[in-house]
Amino acid sequence: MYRDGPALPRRAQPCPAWHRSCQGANLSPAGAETSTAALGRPSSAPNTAPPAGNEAKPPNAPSSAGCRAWRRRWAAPGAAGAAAVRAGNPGVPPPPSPGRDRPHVPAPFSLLQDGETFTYRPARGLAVGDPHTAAAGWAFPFPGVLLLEDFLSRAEEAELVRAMDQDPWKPSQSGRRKQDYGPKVNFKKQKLRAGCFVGLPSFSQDIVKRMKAHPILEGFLPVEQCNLDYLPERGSAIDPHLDDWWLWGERLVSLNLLSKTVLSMSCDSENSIQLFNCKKVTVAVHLPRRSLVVLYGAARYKWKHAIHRKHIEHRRVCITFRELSTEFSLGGKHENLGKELLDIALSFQGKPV
Ligand SMILES: O=C(O)CCC(=O)C(=O)O
Repeated sequence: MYRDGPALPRRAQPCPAWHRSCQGANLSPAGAETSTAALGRPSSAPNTAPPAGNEAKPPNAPSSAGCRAWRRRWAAPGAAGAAAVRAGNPGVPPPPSPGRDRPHVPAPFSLLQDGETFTYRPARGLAVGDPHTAAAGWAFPFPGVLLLEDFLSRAEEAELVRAMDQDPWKPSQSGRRKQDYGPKVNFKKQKLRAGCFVGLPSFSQDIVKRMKAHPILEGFLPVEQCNLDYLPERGSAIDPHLDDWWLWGERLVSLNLLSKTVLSMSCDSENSIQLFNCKKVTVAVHLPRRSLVVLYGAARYKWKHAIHRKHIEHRRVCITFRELSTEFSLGGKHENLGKELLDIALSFQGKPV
């Protein structure tokens, strides 16, 4: 199970310069890197398989799956397991094997239940098993999340929400309300046109400028902004999903306003995560109020994200910015349309469509 994984999909293109996770380290906001030393040595097991069905990774997507850091599946044993590492265990305990005598290796695999929760620790770029669960003491690298706390001041947050509330909010699914600034898209038919899109709102101009100062967001050109409004009284939530990858590019950037929440990441493909003997693993990414989170790489393409109803305690407003996929970027099949949409978006003259 650990060493005989399926073959890797070929990498379609080189990773962009900002793609730090490809360079064998997980970037954390503090700049700390997850080293192999922190975890014990990495397994030499091959990478995870591409997810099945409509979760298949797009051939044109920047491929984290092809990157070295993601190729390796690591597990960090806790106190009990540390002894195994010191004793020369390669870091990932082997799968239980009835025919072999492994008295010193703890047997956590059968203990982990589907959906067992891990929590993302931004300072180390790890998903760490929650205490008092079967996952306690376990951890694995969780690349593709950048969390910037206090991205806005309280005054800026208040001003931003005030500006948003000047425009009408439209009822949306699952108790949410929304304001959309972007082109008219039919994802099913893969049809796209500017429609009545006249740009991102003027109040986003400074936010975009500020976010682009971060290396992970180098060259980020948002072509769409979607504001979502969550309220506990409406039972607001968003189901686990992967964002489209035909039109939208790798980096999804969200600002979390008015109250804290939890972004619940889940991976339910048997092939996508084989650290544990369970079909579904969830990782809670805690989003403080006024933080900015970027999902990219594996966290964008392999892990679904959701906001559960129980994690909306007060009104919450989220602003998500999306960039164009390679197909709509320079040198892509629809470069001209992409350029036209970007010119509109970045005029910052927008009203919700
Ligand atoms: O509210 C959030 O943080 C997530 C929003 C989201 O997943 C989406 O707009 O697709």
